[in-house]
Amino acid sequence: MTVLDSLVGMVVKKKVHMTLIDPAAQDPYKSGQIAKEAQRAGTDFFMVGGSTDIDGPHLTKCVGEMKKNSSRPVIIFPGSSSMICDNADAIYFMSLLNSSSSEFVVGHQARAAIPLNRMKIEKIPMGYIVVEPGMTVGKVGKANLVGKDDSRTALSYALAAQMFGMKLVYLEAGSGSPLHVPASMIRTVKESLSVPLIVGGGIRTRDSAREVASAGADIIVTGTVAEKAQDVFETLEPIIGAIHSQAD
Ligand code: 1GP
Repeated sequence: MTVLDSLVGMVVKKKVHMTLIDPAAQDPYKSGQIAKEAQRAGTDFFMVGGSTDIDGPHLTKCVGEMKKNSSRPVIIFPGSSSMICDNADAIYFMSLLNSSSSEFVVGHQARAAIPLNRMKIEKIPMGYIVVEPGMTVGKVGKANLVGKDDSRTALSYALAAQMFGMKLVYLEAGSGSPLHVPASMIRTVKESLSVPLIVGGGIRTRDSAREVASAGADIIVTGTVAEKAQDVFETLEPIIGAIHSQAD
């Protein structure tokens, strides 16, 4: 079964939690330890990546440690064409749809296409939409940020992604954002979208995770909260519990 099939199958049954690990934020050993504790806390999938450029060998080591310490699928969340490796289970073949630079819409993707085509790793086409405040990814990715009250523009990009044939849509407020994507925007997008909706950025508490999940996010991503935690298990367990207890 492909990673996408297992993800879509899971989304039909329950809300899904993904733990994002940024390989630039700590050494590979620590990434592995975070993965181990996040799995113990109930996370369903891992994403690995971020906006800070790292090279393939570093990414390979980080994924290796994550896989050594956990059994959940690892999906690369690349910030550039150099963030590819073949020991992860899948990679988002993603486009930052509201970037003002063609580099982030299709440039990095074209540069990565030939090496990726040689790799067996599963490619999952994903439309990535950055919402205010956007944080580092908004700046690095030269995003024309979707206003936090502009649900219609968010929906326009999400439907465009779906019509392009992308299998997932990701609404991103930016890693470390003080605010998560507003519930009203999530609701508007979810109402008209058929593919699974990922929401991430600024989700740090049980209550915010519950709000995002109940507004309609199928997949909820948290990153910073685990990387900053004294105790990853104690920090993630209530957040993941709140997500898993939400009915569709
Ligand atoms: C960033 O959406 C993810 O791409 C996670 O954000 O680090 O704020 O949890 P946080």
